[in-house]
Amino acid sequence: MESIKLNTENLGRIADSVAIPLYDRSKIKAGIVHVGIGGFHRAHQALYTDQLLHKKGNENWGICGVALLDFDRKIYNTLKEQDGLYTLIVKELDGSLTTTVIGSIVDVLYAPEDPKAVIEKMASPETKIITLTITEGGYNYNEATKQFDFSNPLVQHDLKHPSEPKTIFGYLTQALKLRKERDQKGLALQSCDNVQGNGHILQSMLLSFVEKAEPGLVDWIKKEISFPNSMVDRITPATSSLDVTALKDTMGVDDEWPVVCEPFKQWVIEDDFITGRPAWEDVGAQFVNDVVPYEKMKLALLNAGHSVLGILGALKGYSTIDQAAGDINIARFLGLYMDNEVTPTLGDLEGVDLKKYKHSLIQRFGNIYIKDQIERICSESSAKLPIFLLPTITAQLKTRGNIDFAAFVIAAWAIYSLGLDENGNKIVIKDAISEVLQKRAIEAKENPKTFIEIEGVFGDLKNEALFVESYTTSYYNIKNKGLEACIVDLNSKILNKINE
Ligand code: CS2
Repeated sequence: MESIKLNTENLGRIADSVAIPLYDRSKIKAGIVHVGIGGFHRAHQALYTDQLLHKKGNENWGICGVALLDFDRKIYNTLKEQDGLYTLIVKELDGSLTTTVIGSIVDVLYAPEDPKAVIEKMASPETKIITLTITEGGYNYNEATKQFDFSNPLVQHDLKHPSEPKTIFGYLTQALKLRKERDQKGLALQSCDNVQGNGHILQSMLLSFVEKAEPGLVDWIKKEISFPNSMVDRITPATSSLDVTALKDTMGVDDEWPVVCEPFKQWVIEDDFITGRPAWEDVGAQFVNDVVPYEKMKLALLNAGHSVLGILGALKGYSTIDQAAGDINIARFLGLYMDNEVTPTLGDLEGVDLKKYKHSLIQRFGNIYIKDQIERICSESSAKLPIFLLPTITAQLKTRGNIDFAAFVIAAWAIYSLGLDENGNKIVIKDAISEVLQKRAIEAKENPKTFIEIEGVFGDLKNEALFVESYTTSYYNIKNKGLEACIVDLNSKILNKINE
């Protein structure tokens, strides 16, 4: 099949095979600046916004996408060349595909090339909301000190060279400073990352930075900027070259970087937008007064569930999440972990049917068409586990609840960090602190405790005797008996305990 390059000019010709934006994109103004235009943003917020732009009266709520890091050059170039357009391919549960060209990103900027343009855009009166997907690690929070990490060289750079920042904190500070100097209104800064209390964390990390960088701005920020918390959800694996080729061959659309995702999506947002917001509720988002319980549930069940499947699956030699979810012993392990270790920590979630939620997760993880990469899930575990899994351990320790499953996953992670699966095949570890992880993993062979002494990840968990004991026992068990036998043992141990 002959394929057509995706861009504004060719949209009409593509419309025969895929759905295209039916609104006049040239009339859309970017009231939202979004930082981090990766797959997740494009499968989630940009889609909700695209659907909203199809409804009258929303012309001021387009998105200007910002690529912040050097590493983001490819997505910037792609979107620039395609006039911000990209294809979203939803892989339905029955294997069929729903393919849509999304038009809500009406402008893109590449920060490393033109920092001033990004600062001006964020400061522009047209901008009412800045949204972020900068990953868990992007908030620069140190688990050991429970504070903003000023030792980060990029942060140091931003303090020394304020007009050419490299971190989100440097950019926001400069933009907000301009807004204040120009006597403009504030705006909402909305985190869309998997971080508990993501709005609160963004607020406290930003204020820590501003106190050092621009102390005169602190009070203005406190008055003029709102930080709505939000829970975001949609499983979005990395796009593979097969996805790109299939789109070309079957639909005739030549898109350098389409996005693939699952059918499920959820967005729960605190209604706290100081200078107005789009009516995202008209396209399925939920606005609530308190998003904390939803976040807790999602991070501790879905995201931690992913990490459990990812780490155990990787050690076992699987490469996709559905393979791990399809392994009967691992699946049982995950179910028992959710029921016995996570659920008791969640308290009463008003209006949420937890049983149903957990059941739907098992289905979503098992979707064989998504082929979510275990490598993606395990990447940056050092930033993810302190958010997804460790709070469950801390909460369970307080009530002397069971922690053996969570501790087992940490032991498996220590062994995983040696970089080999149980069949002796290499595991590629993608993590900002991969060298530290590997060094500690080697030391852990002699003394398992050294791994959980990485304070930036585990904080003071190393002082919790029950955790240390459970982790150490699991570490030696996995080494001696292999993963599968240990999983089977642990599963039956807890089942016996429940049946006692
Ligand atoms: C995943 C998330 O990165 C991860 O470890 O758990 O990306 C997950 O797929 C999304 O949060 C789903 O909403």
